[in-house]
Formats: sequence, C-alpha cells, structure tokens
Amino acid sequence: MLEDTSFAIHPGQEKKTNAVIYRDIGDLRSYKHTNNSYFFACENGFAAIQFFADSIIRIVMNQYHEPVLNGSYAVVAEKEHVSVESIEQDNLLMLKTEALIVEVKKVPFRITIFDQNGVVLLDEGNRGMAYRENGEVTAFKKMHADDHFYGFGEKSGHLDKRGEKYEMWNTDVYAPHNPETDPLYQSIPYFMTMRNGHAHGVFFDNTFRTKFNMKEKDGYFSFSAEGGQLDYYVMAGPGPKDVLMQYTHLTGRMPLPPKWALGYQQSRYSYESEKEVRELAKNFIERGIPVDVIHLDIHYMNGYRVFSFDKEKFPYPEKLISDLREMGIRIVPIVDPGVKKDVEYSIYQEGITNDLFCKYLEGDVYFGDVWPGRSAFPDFTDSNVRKWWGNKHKVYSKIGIEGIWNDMNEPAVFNETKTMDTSVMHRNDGRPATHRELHNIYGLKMAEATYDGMKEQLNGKRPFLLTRAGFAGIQRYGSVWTGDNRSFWEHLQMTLPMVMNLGISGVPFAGPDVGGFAHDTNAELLVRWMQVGAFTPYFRNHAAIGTVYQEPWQFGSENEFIMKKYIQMRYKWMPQLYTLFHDASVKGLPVMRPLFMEYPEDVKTYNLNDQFMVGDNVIIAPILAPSVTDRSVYLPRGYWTDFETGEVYTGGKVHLIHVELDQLPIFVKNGTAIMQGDWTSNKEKNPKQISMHVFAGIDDETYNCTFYDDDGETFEYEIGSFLQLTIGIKSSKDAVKVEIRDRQGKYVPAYDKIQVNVHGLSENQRVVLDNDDNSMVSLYK
Ligand code: MIG
Repeated sequence: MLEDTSFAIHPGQEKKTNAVIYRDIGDLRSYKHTNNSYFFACENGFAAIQFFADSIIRIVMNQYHEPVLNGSYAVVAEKEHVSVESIEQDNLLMLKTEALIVEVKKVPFRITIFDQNGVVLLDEGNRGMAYRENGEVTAFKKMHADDHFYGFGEKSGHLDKRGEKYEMWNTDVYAPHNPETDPLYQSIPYFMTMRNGHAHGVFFDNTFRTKFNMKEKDGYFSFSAEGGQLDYYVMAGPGPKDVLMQYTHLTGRMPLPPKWALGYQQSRYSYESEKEVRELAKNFIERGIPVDVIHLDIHYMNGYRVFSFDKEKFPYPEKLISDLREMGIRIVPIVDPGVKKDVEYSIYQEGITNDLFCKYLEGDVYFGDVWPGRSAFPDFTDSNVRKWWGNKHKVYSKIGIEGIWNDMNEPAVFNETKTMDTSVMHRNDGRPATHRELHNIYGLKMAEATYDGMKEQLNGKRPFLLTRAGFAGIQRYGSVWTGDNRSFWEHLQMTLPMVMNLGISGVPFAGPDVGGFAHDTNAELLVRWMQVGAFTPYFRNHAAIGTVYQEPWQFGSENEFIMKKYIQMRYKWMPQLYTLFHDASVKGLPVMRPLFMEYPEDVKTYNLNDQFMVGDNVIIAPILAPSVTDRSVYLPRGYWTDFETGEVYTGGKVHLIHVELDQLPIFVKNGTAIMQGDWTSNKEKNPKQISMHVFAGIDDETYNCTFYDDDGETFEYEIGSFLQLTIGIKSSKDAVKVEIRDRQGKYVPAYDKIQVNVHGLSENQRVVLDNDDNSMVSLYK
C-alpha cells in the first residue's frame, strides 16, 4: 500500500486544512436554579452547573435545549446534598461549596473554577464552551505553564501526556503499539492534572468518539466529542489520591477479586487440546513454579462458537477442570461477542428467535465477520440481552469455571472500519441510539452482563473477568489487559506508564501480556518482563499463534530458575498485594502507582517512566533494556532500604545501581513495613505464616497502615468474615515501636502467627511491640 512507503510523505501530499469554525455559547441571557443545579440560557445555547458533591461539580452544555442531567453509563454515584453559597455581582455569579468556588462570568458566558483557597483550577478566556455545525461539542481551557496531564485510560507513550493528542474510540489494534498509535481498546475520557504539587481531575462523560488535545494551542488545551452534550465533571483534589477517590466515587470501584486472580496466569493463543493443557499443568507442578490460571484461547471452541467446546480436542472439559483444580489451577476460557450465523446453533437460534442481536433501524440484523465467520452481535445495551448472555455462562459455571476472558468486545470486526456499522441502532433499554453514540460502551455492557451472570451462578464465590475493551467504570466488572503488544523491549518499557495511567484512570487491576504477544520473545526479555510482571497488578504471560513458546521453562534451566524466583516472589508478596487490592476496592487507589502520587510536591517524579510504586512505600526499578546491568534510580525524600541486599540509600537523589539478570531492585521506605507470606505448593497456596518486615526509621515519624485478609474467594467478607489490623510504626532515636492498634473482623486465617521482623535497627534503638491482640502478632527472636 502506498501509505506504507515514503510516498505518504510526498511533498505534494501536505493536507490543506480549512479553518474550523466554532460557535461560542455567547452571552448569558437568564438563569434559574433548583436545589443544587443551575440552568443557564445563553445567546447560542444552554448550560448547567450541577453541584454533585462538595468537591465534585458537573458542567453541561447543550446547543439545542436545556441540558439533560440523567442517563450516564459511567457514573454510579448519586448526587449529594451540597450547600452552595451564591453571590451575585454585575457581571459575575459566584457559587461556593466547602471545597470549590465556581465563578460564572455573564458576558460572555465563561466558567472559572477555583479551589477553596482561591487558586484557579480550570479557566476559560476568550474561548469557552463551543460547538460546530456538525454537532461536535468542545471545551477550551487555558493551559498553565506547570500543567502535567495523566490518565486517559489505556494509552501508549509516556506517563505525562502534556503535548499529546488522544482519541477515544475502542479499537482492535494488532499493528504495533507505537507511541503515536491511538486509539486502542479502552475509552476512558478522563484526565488528572498536576500543577505545582496539587491535582484536579476532569471526567468528560460522553460516549461518542471524543478527542483530547493536550498540545498547547494559542494558550489552550481542549476536549471535544463528535456528538451529544458537552458534559464533564471537575474533581477538586487537592492531592492526586483525592482526585482518584473522587473519580472512583463517581464511576465506581473494583470489586475485591478472588485471590487466585492475583496469582500467576499462563496463556497462549492457543493451548489446543486437553492433552496439551494437562502437560502444561504438570510442568508447573513438577518444576515447582506457582500458577493459578491457565487460559483457553479460541481453539477450545467448536468452530469458534461461543459457549461450546470442541468435542475432539476438549472431550471432557469438566474432568479437565476438576483435575486441574485438584492441582490448584483454574481454567479461564475466552468468550468473544460474535455469535456464528449457523441456523443449527442454539445460541444463534435463540438470539434470532428472541430478537437479541444488534439491528438496523429498518429491522435487519447486523452481520460482521469475526473468527466464526459471519456473525451476529448481542445488543448488550439492552437489559434482557445482558440477562440472556449472563445466563448462558452456566455452560461454564456448572463445570467449575469461575473466570471469563472477554476479547474482541470493542466490538472488533474484520472490515475496513474494524468495527460495527455506526448506523446500527441499539435498543439501549428503551432509549434507542446509534452505534456511533454507543460504540464505546459495548465492551462495558458486555462486561456487566458477564460479571453479573457469573456472580449469580457462583453461589457466593467471586467471579473473575478479564476484558480487552471498556469505558470509564469498567473497573466495576473486571480487570484489563493492554491487548496485543509485541515482544519488544520498547513494549516492556511502555508497560510501566501504560499500567500506571490505567491505575490513575480508576482501573487498578491491569497488566500487559508478559513476554509480549506478537513477535518472538527471547530469554533476556522474558526474564526482565517476568520481574516487572511479578509486581504489575495483573500478571499473565500470553503469546500469539506462530511465535515461540514462552512458558517459564522454554529458555533453559538458568533462566527458568530466575523466572521461578520471581513468580514465587509474587506469592510471597501476596499478603501485601492483597491488602493493596482491598484498599483499591474501597478507596479506588491503584496498587501500582507513579511516584508523584506519593510525592506530589517532588517535580522530579512527574514524568518518571521507568520506576513505579507498589502501594505507598515500595519502589520497583526494573531493568528495561537488553544487556543492561546498571541503571539510575531516583529515590524521593527519606531513606530507602534495598529489599534484597539490605543496603540503605539516601533519598532526594539519583543512585547508580548494579543489577544482574537475576536481580530486581526493590526499595522499601525506612520507617514503614510490608507483609510477606510463604509459598509451599500449587495445591496449598494459603501461607502458613505471615511476617511483618519493618524497616527502622530514624525520624520521629509515624507510618500508618493496615493488613487485610479474608478467605480470598467468597463474599463472606461483606458480612464480617475478614481480618483487618490497623498498624502504626513509630520510629524515634531510641526505639521502633510497632503498635497493633485495632483488630476487626471475625475471619480466622490458616496462619496463627504474624511475626514482626525489624530490619536496620541502629545501636540505640530497641523494638517495642505494643500489641492489643497478643494472640497473633509476636516479635521474631
Ligand atoms: O484477532 O483470541 O488480543 O489476546 O489471543 C485476535 C485470539 C483475537 C486478540 C487478543 C489476543 C488473543 C487473540 N485475539
């Protein structure tokens, strides 16, 4: 194709762009308010400001009529009662809450948002809210000199998105994920701004194709949508964690996953028979490598018909599943949305007979080509269809399957546009709308159907869902993997900012295909990727058809030994990780996070792409390039202990660290603690003992943390069956005091002891254990 050669940059090919004409909303004519919602009629359109919570306000523009304030797919929070003080002056209306001040200028109509101290968060100037003849709606905001932008869901490139342009349109991208490859599979029209140590957030609640232009143009950045209302929420912060709590208050939080889903997962496109799967499982057991999940990719099905098994290759799935379960391994099968057009296939028959597939306005079913050939697509925007689809999962749940992998749910279709015809009309629970409007929520709604169906069928057990496509709020149903990456070092590098930005976008349970999907991996790349994978929230090794096999033992015993060490390390860290996952499920804070989240005042952390934090006190600094055995590590203020060597480093500067192939630099902040368990076998994954590793501090600082545990697989924790310890670590000149301040919950774990192990004590420091609950926590002697 010509576009793939340098013909594409032919000197005569430069595109002549016509000036885009926007219509500004114009001057305010009149306004009214009911409760916490203000409605404005302007010269060229209408606007509303809704006070959603003290620190969250919603701004809406509609060029045709008064804004409609209901009907969001992403927002699950109810509007709270907010007391708003309003002051009117000639050209100004000031609206104040506890956390925010909104200043409305009447001529022309402009909105400025300040924090409670009067510092500007978002402001407009000679540009504000506008629209175009074609229905596009746009918000222009002033770009400030120190603005740094994060979030935007699943994007390639670096951590800080200032200077980038993004589009939200769920797309199946097999082409290499380059820094400029956009859009990808997920649409999360949201970003967080960091400016001089403070953070605020913007969530643009619009399902149409949206665009974010974070390149400064005449002093502005902008966001726009192809249609619908300009409808966005501003979250006041003031810290990055506050923004995340506010954003996930709006769009919901991840349900606590089953513990097994946090373990190591092995996948390949495809393990093609029961025999192959059994051999794979046996390898893990015999080699002493922990594993929790084996995935079944599309070859397990009968002619790619969803909800079926190939009778020759997988004749006894139930037996396979129960035998593997005995070994401590679960099976997660792939489920795509496309239903094969086959009049003798029951799922297709039901879909047609009961009118459950996506159709055109005129009544014809939409067909697209995917793996099974001609296929119809369930209309997940309809609650009956979701219910039906969810129920179909009994095929899986009744044979012991507890996790589902959703792929191709952008939806991906093998055609020029890569997706469904945008003129398809979705049922949308009684408010019909085109695929152009609802494309971006197709994956979200499929995930909802799947999660809800599985939850209903699992008799109190927690389902696990992995999904490729999604929209804001996808965290309510599942984890996300970053799609078809490649076995390139560049893609290992990209894993870090990509997963961190997903975490900032409310999706804490995310990870890449470890080892790389397309292209052949190699020993060194796989080893380094496994080291990273051991600490990414979602940990799955997956590879494409036709590439070299990349199970941990495929590259000789020395490499196997190293990979085994890191997979085992994942399990040793499980008590710490599980506590962080619990935290994410209640507060929305990510497990894997950028350093600026903990050190927002430290600008050196603002675009740190090759290090990340696990929780608030651990820094991981992996090797991300071939043949490299030394790297610089930036440690923020404080003192940090190398977890492996025990060496103490001074923060606030860069250190050069030597790292052999079998090493991964892990630094724990002095004055804090982490929890560790042991791993004995695949069969018995629950630790017999938990250790609390405390790293002595020197300053008079107190570190507060919790330790959370429960049975790891049921919802019993919702009715009190959990264990939660509230812990304080107080370091001073002469002592390190470990205080177990509180114990909650009635869960009785398999371990009967938590042993406290203090590292790095100075000569004058002694250890004091102040233990309310002396039956369980004791000092390691
Ligand atoms: O068109 O099911 O991203 O993980 O192995 C390819 C086969 C379809 C794409 C997924 C990949 C999966 C593959 N799928």
